[in-house]
Amino acid sequence: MEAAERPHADTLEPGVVEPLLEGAFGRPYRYEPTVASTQGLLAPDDPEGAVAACEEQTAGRGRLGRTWEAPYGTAILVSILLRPPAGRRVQELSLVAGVATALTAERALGLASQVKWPNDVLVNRSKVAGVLAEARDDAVALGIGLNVNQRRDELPSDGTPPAASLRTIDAVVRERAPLLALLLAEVEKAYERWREGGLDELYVDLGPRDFLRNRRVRVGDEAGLAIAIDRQGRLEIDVGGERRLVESGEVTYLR
Ligand code: BT5
Repeated sequence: MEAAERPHADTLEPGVVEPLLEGAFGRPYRYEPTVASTQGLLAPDDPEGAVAACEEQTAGRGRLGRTWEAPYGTAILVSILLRPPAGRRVQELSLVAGVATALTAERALGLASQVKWPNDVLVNRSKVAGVLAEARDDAVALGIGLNVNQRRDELPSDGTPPAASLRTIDAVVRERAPLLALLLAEVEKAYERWREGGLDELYVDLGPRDFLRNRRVRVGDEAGLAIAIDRQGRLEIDVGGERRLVESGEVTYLR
């Protein structure tokens, strides 16, 4: 992207982001313009709500060894340290972040968005964000990549679902700092609800945004009809009349 095309002072520097923070998340706020992965900027003894952000990752991570790509200064690339209560299912946190990111995208765009189990956020069937929840002893590093100002030719072309940015959806170039502050506030609210009452508390927001519901899906060697994400964060599938609950893994949808 040419510098002239970027909004004025579009940066995620602490001096710009910190005054916009509404809640407890983002304290401390760690920032490096260029970093291998924001997941590595969080220290093991950081408090809950510590946040790491950057303009560019040189080794951005997806799940299962995949990579996450975004040109300098175009996206929100953020990690949040959480210390969930013992005994809770960490996989659920991907959905907690997914709901929060979907709500953020909706506030920005004024368009509906969906959560594709287990960790994608979609608008118009295209992936605008991905979530990576990594357990670290008693903590979880929750990484979120939200595509904001990439042009179509700056997005990966090989993804399934196909990649999109907020900009490719509505042609608006946005300042990322207010959007990051909004995202952190939404993640904090969704996390507090989850702490109180699990995914049940969030289901009013998650259920209607469940992208795979009623779609033909393939998980491993099996094909079936996705029923819904259940209240423990598993994907419920009907395979030839038999109900299966998938804990984690890869799902492709046939249509
Ligand atoms: C994810 O993985 O969707 C999780 C992505 C998490 C990224 C954040 S950025 C901040 C934090 N620090 C990190 O290092 N990671 C987190 P997965 O479901 O495995 O999707 C990865 C696949 O999505 C890739 O194989 C590509 O096909 C595609 N992809 C890569 N970059 C993309 C992008 N910017 N937008 C959409 N799709 C992308």
